[in-house]
Amino acid sequence: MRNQEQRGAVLEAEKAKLKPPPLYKVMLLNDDYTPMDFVVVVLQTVFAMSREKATQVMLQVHREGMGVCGTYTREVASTKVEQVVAIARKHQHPLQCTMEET
Ligand code: TYC
Repeated sequence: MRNQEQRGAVLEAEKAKLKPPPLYKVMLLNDDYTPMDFVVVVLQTVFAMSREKATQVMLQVHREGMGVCGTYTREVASTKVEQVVAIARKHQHPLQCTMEET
């Protein structure tokens, strides 16, 4: 038989298990140098967007300064930010990508 303390611990563990994880928006920032075609390919590759969707998001970033590429759990969001920055630096483009809790 469980005592009061044990029941409390079980309830707490169950509550922790049921709580959805925090989500993070991954955002792309505009700059004056990264080619538009390159940004479209990055969005298709890292965020699995169609060419049409990637073009829409790229143009939104270009016109408004920033755009959301997707919303993910922390580890997935952070991996995507790293992938974008790595591919951009490899091609010597200043493209910036960040994440923010929703
Ligand atoms: N502004 C860039 C250009 O005119 C294109 C661009 C779009 C750059 C989106 C970055 O996240 C970006 N070549």
